[in-house]
Amino acid sequence: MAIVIRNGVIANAYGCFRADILIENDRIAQIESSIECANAECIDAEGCFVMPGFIDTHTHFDLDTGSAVTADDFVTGTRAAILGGTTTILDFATQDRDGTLTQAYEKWQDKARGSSCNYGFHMAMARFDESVSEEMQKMHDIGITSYKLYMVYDSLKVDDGAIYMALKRAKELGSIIGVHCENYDLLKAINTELHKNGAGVDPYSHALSRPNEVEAEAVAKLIYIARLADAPVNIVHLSTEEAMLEVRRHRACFEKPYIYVETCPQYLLLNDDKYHDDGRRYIMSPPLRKQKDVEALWDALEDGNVDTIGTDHCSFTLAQKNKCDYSDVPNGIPGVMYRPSIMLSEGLLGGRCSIEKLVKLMSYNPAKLYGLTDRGEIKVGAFADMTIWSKESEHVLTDTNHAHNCDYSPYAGLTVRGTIRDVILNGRHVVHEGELLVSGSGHYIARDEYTDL
Ligand code: DUC
Ligand code: ZN
Ligand code: ZN
Repeated sequence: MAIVIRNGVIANAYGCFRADILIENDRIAQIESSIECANAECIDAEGCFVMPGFIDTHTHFDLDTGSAVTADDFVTGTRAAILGGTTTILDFATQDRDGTLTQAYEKWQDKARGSSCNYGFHMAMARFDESVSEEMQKMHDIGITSYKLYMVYDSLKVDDGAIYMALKRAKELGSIIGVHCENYDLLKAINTELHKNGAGVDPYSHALSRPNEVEAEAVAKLIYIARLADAPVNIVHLSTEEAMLEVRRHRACFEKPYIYVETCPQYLLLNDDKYHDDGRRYIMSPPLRKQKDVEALWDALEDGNVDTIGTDHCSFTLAQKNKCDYSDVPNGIPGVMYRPSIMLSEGLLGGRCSIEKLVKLMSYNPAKLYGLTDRGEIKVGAFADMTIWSKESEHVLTDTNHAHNCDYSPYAGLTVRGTIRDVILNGRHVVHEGELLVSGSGHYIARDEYTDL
């Protein structure tokens, strides 16, 4: 059945206007000042913003870190995502060091069956050699046009030469690489120091073990590697003022290669004071930072130096996190359900940024950067993935009022103004007032090549 969304304000990355929307099959068929509802389901969006479905380009569902398996798999993770207004997630299919990219792809396709929002995969590569280079062509052909490389974690870390070679190869294929930037040797040395001192096992020591310099040095190095390779690169989950300064320095002198920046809601809303109060809940990498870093990220967001906001959703239960030594606590926090509502509440209603900017960072830019053609904007012919948000109500987040498969919330106590009221996915009305009307209707999206922003 066709759907008509009436009386709402359409918010795209490039402007807002009041109009009705006709959806037929899985596409937007018409946008006009007034559309009749005859023979169609009518959704009244009076007083609401109608936005392109949000795209979370950074999730880890059903990930086995070697010592723990994430609490959310694709069934629970995508359910939380769609209830929170995210219509597409890009998860990290992760290659085993001695495995192939194809094996990782097949494994992730299996995991993702039954998803309630659309999904695609970045390929996280644990090595780069001739065979991997060849397989990247195959990845391109099956719709994987983005990769992640890690500078940390024993089972994933690659060296600078591999990053350089992989960046060049990705560029040849119209693909883009995101890099987890931290200097592993430094953080290991500091970790050893902290443990020698005996006192250094509390959660706050997690932040001490990964100081700002550990990220900033790695970001500076990555920028030089990208320049040598003459290839664009994405710095994922950037968290510090110092790393942002490195990006600003590059951007002030060079147009290309493009150095893109992703940050996450946790680095915009929380600071390292959290490590003093049941701090294991907040153990993630990079760690939470000082308030001055939080402010620097908001400034960067305002002046156009942040390109996307992803969650780095990687959830563990309190039992999994319950370790005496910070270095044994699995890294990551839940967040996929919260991102749209908390960014709209804190960013738009908090007076820190416009609705257009939020749509740009959470939908339009992710769609462009990651080859999600005909998504990320509301226009005739685009896929009908849409999120309707009302600013009328407010609620306080608790450890339990969410759909993550996880027994706590890193944002417990936060008042969220506004609510995700309805979600349209592939032309179907799948969420209404917190209720999932249709589950399991997400599908795999084979992506096109990367496009510059
Ligand atoms: N850090 C990562 O690099 N990955 C998942 C979770 C985290 O905190
Ligand atoms: Zn990472
Ligand atoms: Zn991550």
